[in-house]
Amino acid sequence: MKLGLFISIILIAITLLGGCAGKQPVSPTQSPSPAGEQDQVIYGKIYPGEEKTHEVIVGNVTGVSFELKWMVHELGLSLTTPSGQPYTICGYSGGTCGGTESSCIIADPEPGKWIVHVKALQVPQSGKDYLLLVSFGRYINFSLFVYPLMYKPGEPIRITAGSSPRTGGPGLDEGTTEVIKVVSVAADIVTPGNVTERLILYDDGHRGDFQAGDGGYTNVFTDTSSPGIYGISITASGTINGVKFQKRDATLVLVSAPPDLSVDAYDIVFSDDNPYDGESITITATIHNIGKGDAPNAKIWFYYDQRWSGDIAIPFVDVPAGGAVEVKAWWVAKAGDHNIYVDAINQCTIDEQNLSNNEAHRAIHVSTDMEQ
Ligand SMILES: [Ca+2]
Ligand SMILES: [Ca+2]
Repeated sequence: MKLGLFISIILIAITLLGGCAGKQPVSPTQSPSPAGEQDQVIYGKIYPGEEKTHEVIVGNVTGVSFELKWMVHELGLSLTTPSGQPYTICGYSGGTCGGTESSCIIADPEPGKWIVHVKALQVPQSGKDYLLLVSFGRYINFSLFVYPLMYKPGEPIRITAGSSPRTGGPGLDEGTTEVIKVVSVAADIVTPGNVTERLILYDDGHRGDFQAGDGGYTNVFTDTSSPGIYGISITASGTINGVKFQKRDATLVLVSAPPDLSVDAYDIVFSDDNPYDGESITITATIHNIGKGDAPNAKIWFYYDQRWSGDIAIPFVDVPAGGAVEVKAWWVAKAGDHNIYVDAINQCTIDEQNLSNNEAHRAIHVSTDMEQ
């Protein structure tokens, strides 16, 4: 290698590492990073009331991020540093179904053994699958894309990974053009039966890849006959502006048969069938799931006469496949003749096919004081 070229590669490497003094730049010929510097994907399952811990060795790196991902319900993430201090400065991004990700990003972390605490904040009896993605070093602009995150059994899952073109941003000086050369991208899929299947992703316009040579690597996973949570992770390697990188990214997807929520007029019961104006009554609705798939975090909308203006309560409940759940709402009765509606809305799994049985109502007469 010519000395001039060698020096410029070293200079780019130093720039990408943020010019951090005392750290050796990674040259394109260097072997993969040792443990404590290589991204990790850890899968786990947690039950109500539990706290799980994972030990992660952090090497002499410029940064580390711990990302906890799950689907529906609530998990909590916190850390203990190698010197035993609690670390709780973690971000949270909630999805439409009650939160999907929490992450702690630490610059210049203390080297040593970090302890990751995963807490079951709101978890069903059947437990909750999660994944913990640990990424070391500088930000790497190469990510996994899987959309949607919910599938029917047998439906193929298109797995794509790539980078978005950019100049400037994390790990890159403003005005610097990023040249990513990918050597390989492999996806590992962990099935609900805990079998890991490997799929190589390609940028060749085949196997679900929309366009050859555009930097987006794709393949299609078809072995989705078993319902449950699938963990999908990628391992990508290559160079960014001549500097070698290896990066992992991961997500969870749900494969489920559709639920079929149903409620009938006789499923709606009032604590008092003839209340007086201003009396607080309890409305109990039994929500059935006559489908083959669970309905986690289903939205049960109680209202009288008119949605929105007559809202009573909107609780969320898990309705397991083949099961039924009693849901209660409290209403301060208003004088006159009313209809009490209950609408069961499936929102955190694949769409149900029969929506004609999701809403029911029952009439109620509320007496004025004069009538009492
Ligand atoms: Ca492509
Ligand atoms: Ca239904």
